[in-house]
Amino acid sequence: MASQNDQSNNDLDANQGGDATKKTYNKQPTGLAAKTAQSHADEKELKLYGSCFCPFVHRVWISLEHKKLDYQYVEVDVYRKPKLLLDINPRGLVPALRHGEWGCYESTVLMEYLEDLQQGPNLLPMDPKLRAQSRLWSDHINRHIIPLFYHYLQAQELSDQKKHATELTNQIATLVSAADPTGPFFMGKDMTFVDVQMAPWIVRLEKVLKPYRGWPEPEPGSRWEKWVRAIQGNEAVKATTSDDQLYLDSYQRYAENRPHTSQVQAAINGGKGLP
Ligand SMILES: N[C@@H](CCC(=O)N[C@@H](CS)C(=O)NCC(=O)O)C(=O)O
Repeated sequence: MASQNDQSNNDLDANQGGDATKKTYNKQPTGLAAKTAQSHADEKELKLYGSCFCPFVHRVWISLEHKKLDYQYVEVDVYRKPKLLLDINPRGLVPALRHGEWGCYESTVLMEYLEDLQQGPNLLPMDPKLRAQSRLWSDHINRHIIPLFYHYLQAQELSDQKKHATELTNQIATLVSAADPTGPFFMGKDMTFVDVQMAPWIVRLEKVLKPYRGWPEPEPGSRWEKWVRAIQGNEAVKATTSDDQLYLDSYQRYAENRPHTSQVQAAINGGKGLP
């Protein structure tokens, strides 16, 4: 007879492949992110539908906190795709945003939308040339850095891991070489758009790639170190980051490249662009 502690196969996530000992993604934030979610649980016109482990959600959440907007955070199980998510995004991806009757998705688009509301501190600079530069380096992050993060994490062969580690290091170096020389943030003393685009991956280099792949600490005294510490110390970043264990557990499926992990994982394995 099954004991009360037995987990039925129906309760398991697809990525666990019927094995309850496999770690899976968390379904609620922990630590400071849990506190922030609690204090934004009340019904509001502006709602962020997110999943606590997701770096794309993290971008939008940091933006909302930075701007101190009046918003509601709604945690969704993105792999079980509730109707309220599909109603906004038929592709079933988080983040999704609802503002009154209107809804939209795609993390970069949502960050631009929050800018256009013109409430709270701006993330995009005023100067058109600096705005273009912000978009240019955001594109670099989306096109070059993020896919390599997943290639590196999902690679099972040591030779592939080494190759992707070098590629990722080089693409980050290209980004850092475009940063304001003094910093500490990408464009100078304040956090701006490019910082928020990159922040969730800076957090996950430390909390995911370091334990699973030995990603190194930034070189002491380097411009990269200065940037990493500024991001890690930012209040909006800290308020939306969960405890370390959440990232360890939620990303084990990527580090083992387990089947049925996510659309991101499938795109990387299939040599396609990210969703
Ligand atoms: N390009 C999208 C990517 C969003 C994305 O991939 N989100 C993941 C979670 S981190 C997701 O919703 N996955 C659902 C699935 O794989 O079915 C964005 O920038 O918002």
